[in-house]
Amino acid sequence: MSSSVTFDVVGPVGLISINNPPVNAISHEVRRGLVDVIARGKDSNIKALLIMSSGEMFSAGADIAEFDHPLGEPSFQEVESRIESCALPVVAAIHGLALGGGLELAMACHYRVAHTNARLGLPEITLGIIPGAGGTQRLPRLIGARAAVDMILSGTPISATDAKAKGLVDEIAEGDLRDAALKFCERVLREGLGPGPTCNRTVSDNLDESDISAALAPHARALKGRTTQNLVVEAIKASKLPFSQGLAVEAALARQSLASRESQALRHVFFAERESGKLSGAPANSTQGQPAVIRRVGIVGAGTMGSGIAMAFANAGLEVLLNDYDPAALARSREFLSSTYASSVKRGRIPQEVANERMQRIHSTGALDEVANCDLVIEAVFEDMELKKEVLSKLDFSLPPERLLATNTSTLSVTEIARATAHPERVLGMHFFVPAHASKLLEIVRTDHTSAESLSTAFRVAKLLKKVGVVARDAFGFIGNRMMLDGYWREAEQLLLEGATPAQVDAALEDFGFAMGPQRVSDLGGNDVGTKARAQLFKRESRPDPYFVIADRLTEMGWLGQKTGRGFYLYENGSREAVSDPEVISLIEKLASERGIRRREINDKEIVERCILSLINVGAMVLEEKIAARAADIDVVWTSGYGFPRHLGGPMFYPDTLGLPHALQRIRDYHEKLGHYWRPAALIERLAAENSSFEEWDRRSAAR
Ligand code: 3H9
Repeated sequence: MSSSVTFDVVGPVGLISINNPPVNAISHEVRRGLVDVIARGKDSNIKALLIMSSGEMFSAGADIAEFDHPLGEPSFQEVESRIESCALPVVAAIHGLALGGGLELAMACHYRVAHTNARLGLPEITLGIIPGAGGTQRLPRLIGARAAVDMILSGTPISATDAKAKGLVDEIAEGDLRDAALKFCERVLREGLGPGPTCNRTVSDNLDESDISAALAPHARALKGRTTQNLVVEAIKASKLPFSQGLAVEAALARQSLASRESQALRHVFFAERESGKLSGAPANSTQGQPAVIRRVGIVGAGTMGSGIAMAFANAGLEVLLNDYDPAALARSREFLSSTYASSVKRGRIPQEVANERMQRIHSTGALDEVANCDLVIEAVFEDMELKKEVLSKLDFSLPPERLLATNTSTLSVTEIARATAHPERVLGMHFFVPAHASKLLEIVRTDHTSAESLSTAFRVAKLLKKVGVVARDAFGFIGNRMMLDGYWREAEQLLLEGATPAQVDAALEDFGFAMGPQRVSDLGGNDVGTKARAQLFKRESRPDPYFVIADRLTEMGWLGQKTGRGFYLYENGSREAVSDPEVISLIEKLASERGIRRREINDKEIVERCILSLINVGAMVLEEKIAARAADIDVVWTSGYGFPRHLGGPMFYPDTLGLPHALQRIRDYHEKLGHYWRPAALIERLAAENSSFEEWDRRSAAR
């Protein structure tokens, strides 16, 4: 018998237990094990079967790692059909998460008991696939087609209470789930309820076009450029057919979704995000790297960034000590924190008590020494090298040497900052993104001296904060900003000088899939923020003109973006709506003519191609310069922090799907037309010559 599925007899109940750590994925081996043990139900002493799981959750679903090849037999459908057609009542007892194929398995059981801590969902859409193990047919039979379409399109799990109210579970259990589920089995037997196959039910409601539009509307933004939702709707419509026919429609649509590029890209990002949190980027001189335990965090500097970081930790349940030498800054910070929490309460995101608890976790102090008893200290003072060095040197003196010291710089050399300390091995950069409490990405910047222990601790911090941590080597702009400034944004500005308008560039890139085009982003964050950051970065390495000449001129003129009512666009009467500004076009024309650039009509295809290819080319340089350890890490940075469409897999996965020889040819064409800054990265030339890919390059690097 498979060790991942066990069978015990408890009185009249055959207890089937799934044990496939870490998430009880329903792998090929588990499916085989289930078929074996279900056959044991034929033993005449057994009157009911109970399916449970060990560990922290019922199941995270099918084993996604198996999706690149045809799934081995027995299939999900086979296992579920054996469960559903079993002559004995079969009960599923659910704790923690029941996701995807895990929930589909539970829906094939005759009854479901869920612990109060259970969360049930079909998140397949986030992987670009449809629930393909009967979920689109059984869920509508249990909760109705309208509720089912909502649940599958959102991909978000629901609570046990909600599931009970909808009819997805039969009973909620508190305390010991095994005891409660065994009692439930006894009741089923005592009352002679017998098996109740879900497939025998009919769908109680009709799904019309207006229901479908209403279900799609809230997800329009998340599903922009995607196709899986259409397959979901088609499959749910088929639940009106006899069960076996509906199941066949689902199977065909599931195969189609699984083979799609969208799904390959989304699955790539899923695994890339998990891989990025592992230590392949560790410096050569490092050893194992045990993370430190973090309970209390010190933050130095109570500006916007420091306050946002404080919130991120408080929201994750940690105690925070926020330090600033300036009492007025601390007072402003408290005001900012309480108004941000108040707005979260007002929008219904968190209850008042939770906001109070979070606020109470953030303590303030004017004395730098006091942060010395924290497990980790993050410096978030003004972006000034001398100031940062002074703060780090003082912290280094007072903080025990094994504790992590992080700087939140986005532009300065972490190596240089670490020189101010006697323990550079415990110094690294933690590049948070605005707003720090909500953004998903954390760039972890290592120097040549950062120890593996420090990196491990930083990864633990990312996990605690529910962020994705990616290691970048300390260099100009780290991973994300280097690619943005030298690639994507620079090209967008170049296109403006050559004849495109801000509205045209933004619309073309938004059509490609970015949530917001570069000029609108610049206006939102403030053109001055970019200008200041570039000035700092230029102290590390300069760049030849033209390099952000438009954005810098707008900053000089005080046209900083939304906050001043005009930037690349006009914003009338405090509105956020970007209106084209003829004066900006005149300014661009003037800057172009000063540089001898002749303006011309530029089409959207060229805009997208140049912005994306330049991003890819600089990404390849970032890889060859070892600023990123893996192409997949770059994909994570750009999909989680810079709005690159996740369903295209990231800027390094995307060219693999185009074919690197084609991408290289286009880069060479632009190099010829536009000059040196389009020089093809040596790595792309090498991989294209070998007809290889960035994915293959990652595989080879991992094997080395
Ligand atoms: C499905 O079910 C299709 C069916 O409808 C049809 C089939 C025909 N498979 O995220 P973590 C690994 S599609 C394989 O770091 P957390 C993960 O890679 C599936 N591996 O932990 C990692 O491995 P490693 C629908 C999986 O606590 C380790 O487990 N289900 C799977 O932060 C820990 O993961 C989903 O979409 C899997 N299904 O979060 C749920 N899940 O240690 C996907 C996880 O080697 N999973 N792993 O890096 C999740 O959302 C999160 O993992 C979960 C735990 C919330 C469960």
